[in-house]
Amino acid sequence: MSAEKSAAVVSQNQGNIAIVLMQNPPVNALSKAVRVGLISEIKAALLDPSIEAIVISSQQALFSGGADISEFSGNDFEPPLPEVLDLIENASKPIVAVLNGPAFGGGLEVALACHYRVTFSANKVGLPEVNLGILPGAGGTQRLPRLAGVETALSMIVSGKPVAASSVKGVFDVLVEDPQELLDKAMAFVQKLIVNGEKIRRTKDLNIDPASAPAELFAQYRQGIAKQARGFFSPERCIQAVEAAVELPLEEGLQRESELFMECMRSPQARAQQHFFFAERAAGHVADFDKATPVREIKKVGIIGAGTMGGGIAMNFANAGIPVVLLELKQEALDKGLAVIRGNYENSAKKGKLSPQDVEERMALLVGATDYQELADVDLVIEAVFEKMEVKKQVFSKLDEVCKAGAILASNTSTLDLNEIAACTSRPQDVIGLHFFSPANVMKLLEVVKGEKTSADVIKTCMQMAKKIRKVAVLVGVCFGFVGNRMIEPYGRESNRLLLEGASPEHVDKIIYDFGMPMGPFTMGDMAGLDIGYFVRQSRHEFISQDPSYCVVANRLVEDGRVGLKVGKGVYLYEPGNRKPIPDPKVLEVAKQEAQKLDIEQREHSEQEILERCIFPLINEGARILEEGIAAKSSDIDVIYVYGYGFPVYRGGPMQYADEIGLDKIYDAMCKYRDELGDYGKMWFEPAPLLKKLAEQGKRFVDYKN
Ligand code: T1G
Repeated sequence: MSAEKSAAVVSQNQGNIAIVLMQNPPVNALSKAVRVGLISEIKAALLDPSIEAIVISSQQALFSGGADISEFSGNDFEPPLPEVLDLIENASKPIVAVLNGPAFGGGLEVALACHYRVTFSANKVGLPEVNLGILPGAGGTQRLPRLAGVETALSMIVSGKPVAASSVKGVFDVLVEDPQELLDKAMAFVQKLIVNGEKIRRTKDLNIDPASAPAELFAQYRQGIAKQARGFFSPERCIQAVEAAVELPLEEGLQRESELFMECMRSPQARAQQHFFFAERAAGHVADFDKATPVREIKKVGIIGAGTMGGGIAMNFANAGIPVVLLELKQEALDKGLAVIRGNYENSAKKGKLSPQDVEERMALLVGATDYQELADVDLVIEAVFEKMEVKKQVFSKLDEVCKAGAILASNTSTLDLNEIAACTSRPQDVIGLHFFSPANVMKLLEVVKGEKTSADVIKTCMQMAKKIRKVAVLVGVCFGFVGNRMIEPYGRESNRLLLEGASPEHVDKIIYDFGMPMGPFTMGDMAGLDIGYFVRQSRHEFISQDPSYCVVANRLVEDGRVGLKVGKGVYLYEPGNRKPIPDPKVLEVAKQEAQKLDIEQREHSEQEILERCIFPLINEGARILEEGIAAKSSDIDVIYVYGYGFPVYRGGPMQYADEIGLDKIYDAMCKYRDELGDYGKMWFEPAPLLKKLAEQGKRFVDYKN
């Protein structure tokens, strides 16, 4: 369908049918111009005596990605979307939504307010508002249950997940198999409505049979989502809105929906999740390259090391259909690594996530090798060998000999100096860090570490490659621990210091769990292995030696062989085959002994002190990282923490959380602990200069551009 380029909504008549088309790239967000345009084009069609029916469709690939989220932080909501939908629903002529592409949020709500809906079976539709900390606020919670039934509506609204149009029974009047036939079949359907003089079917006139939605349905649903909805504000309100659809006529139901929508919209969680929506996308916008920067083609990848990390990394590429050469120097280690990968795929197949054929196709993409020469033609090689600089240097010297010109040489190092690694090759411009998070085939975060000499096209290639392997890439600079692990260091230090000062591991873990982290620091340490932190501390002796109390209890436990879950004892004890942490009074005894040795008086701690001492130094380190330019913007740090460490998305990430509290409060608390915790406080609680500056200026991290 052709139409002029400027307006956000255009219309063209085909005989007695007006076709109203939204054209607001890139996603047909229902911005103000679209809402105004829809009203004016629909009113014109209603007044045109030659028009007997109206079609609403799109000039974009998407039907509509929903309300314009960037407008939420503003205050001009006129005309409100519900007003547009009232015009549609109460129109005197039949209005048919023709979904030529996905319809999400308000986009689907436009369709639900129409009298009829046509699309193709495989099309995707959804109400993802819950991911933004809100709920469908333009009738979705009232109309979808009337069309699709309460259970389907509950699931779509509370999960926020897109579904195939064919799976949403009762919503679409025509589902064509071939998208190419959509328009013709839609127009034939509309003509039939006209010829048959069909009475207009308004969604609002449809009732919900209360028997289809007994009270226990909602109770069961609440119970079913309790775990994944833990701490979130809007899922419960989504359920209440659907309950209103069952209990109230449409007008009152819409009023109730509007009240619940505003309750959510005003919450810090909505601000946090909407911040995060843009933060995740902004992570891909980097100043290190532009549209003109070329990209290298990645047709074949080499992975060095078939252990947990190497195997997980290899799976990411096989999952994306990219052939992998997996190198181990010993055949036995290689066989073991490939067997673990096969086992992972077969587990997925058992859960129905993969077909047996998928398993074989992916395994066929993974070719084992024990000779570096097999890497001669790869376009990208990622080493995931032991975290020791000497070992990394040997590997990169070898890669420099073997790999073809233009191959990208990447290290999966989590802490070592990438510049030092690059310096042992003749091509530092081709060297980059690709820091995957364990388990590498599951965790979405990828820290892309740019060295001093890494070239722009290598950076751009890796940032784009990340999307292909379904990772969220964040570009970071070189320092110890880059961004994620550098910030988790003070978090771990403080939790250990609190233990020394008399707090119990389970009390600290509960406070941090209730804050929204997936688990507390001690449970996390036991799961990862206390020996990992122990070796990292050994490699940073100069940094730690100033503080004799630094993780002394954890050190004692590791030296006593208590390295965590994998041996059945760490900070906690574990029954064989059971991950449930069991407090062990002996650990408190060790803490007491070490405290006495260090002349530290043990005491009670408030929940606020425990939370602030674990989270604020992490934020303070983030401020230093921003100041040093290791992260380009605070929202990048938020993306790293939500995707890499499970920081609750309803708090938006650590830097958004700080902005929400107010940097002055963070600054004051840092000064308080600096001044109240004696020498220890002076060592570790000095506020970062940037935190001080922004706090004094009343600004936020999100305002800072270095
Ligand atoms: N509003 C504003 N900008 C949006 C947007 C939206 N709804 N959706 C996408 N963008 C921007 C995005 O920031 C990016 O910008 C560009 O478009 C491409 O996005 C009343 C109140 C639709 C599946 O939650 O899920 O309706 O980075 O990279 O991969 O009940 O965008 O290029 O500058 O994601 O092809 C409900 C959100 C809104 C859907 C397309 N709707 N969007 O994915 O492109 S609330 C949503 C998405 C609502 C009503 C309520 C995805 C997409 P930039 P992209 P994509």
